[in-house]
Amino acid sequence: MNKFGKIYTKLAPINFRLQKFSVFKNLNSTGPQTTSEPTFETTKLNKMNNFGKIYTTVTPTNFRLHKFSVLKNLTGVGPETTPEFTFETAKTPEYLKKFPIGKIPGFIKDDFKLFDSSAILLYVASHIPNTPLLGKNLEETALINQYMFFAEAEIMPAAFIIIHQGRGVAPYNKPLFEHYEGVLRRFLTALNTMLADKTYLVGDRLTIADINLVCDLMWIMKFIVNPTYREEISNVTRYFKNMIESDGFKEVFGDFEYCKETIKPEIKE
Ligand SMILES: N[C@@H](CCC(=O)N[C@@H](CS)C(=O)NCC(=O)O)C(=O)O
Repeated sequence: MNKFGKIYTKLAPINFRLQKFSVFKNLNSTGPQTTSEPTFETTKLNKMNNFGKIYTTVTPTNFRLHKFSVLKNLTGVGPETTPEFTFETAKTPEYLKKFPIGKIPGFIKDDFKLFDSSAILLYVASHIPNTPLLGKNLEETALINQYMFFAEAEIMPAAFIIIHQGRGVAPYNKPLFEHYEGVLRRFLTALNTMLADKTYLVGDRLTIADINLVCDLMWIMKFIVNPTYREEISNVTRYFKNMIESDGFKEVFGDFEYCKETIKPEIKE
């Protein structure tokens, strides 16, 4: 079904009628075959539609994979996925040989291997010609990195100590749990201040810092940030809501279920 019929028109980036079919194909993986000599940019982009391959589970809750689904929805460019991949696959000698850390996602393009979803996102986005997603000057790029590191090095570790203990994936330790609830609150409150008068993290348009952060916030908004907490960090709540309801994100986040009650570990006496 990948190619459905043939469409006769000029392959040009400004051919908005053809773009209807490109968008349709990006969303549904099916569309008509195109004709005539493509322009340079079009050839480059078409070739890049599948840029490398990302190894991870393909599930509606895999927020790290969502970073790439959003990127693909917005730009048409993204890695091929691995629907057959399971958590067990990540423990196989074949996977560990490629990625000794054994974490997912892993990414391969030709002989080049890369792990960590934010590093992969940066790398894939860097291959999109003239993309505004990487910022318009060195300062914007530096700010994008700042927000990506803030999310990965500060917010996510604190959030996942809470989520893992709350879901019974890690042993419950009350003082540690409460300590990291406080740490996360401090970071989300800071983020709330940073977002006070902003629609986007950097500049006046969407960048990969937003794609990265919004996807990272998914489990936090699902498991930790209850209705009162959402009011306390109302700028973060507004930002997250705006984003997940916008084009490119809404196809991935769907009808998002916000946290009703903060996750609590089941304590067995
Ligand atoms: N910072 C990494 C974190 C990756 C990560 O922790 N992935 C989880 C997926 S839920 C994993 O591999 N867990 C299995 C493990 O820790 O062994 C990224 O963004 O890619």
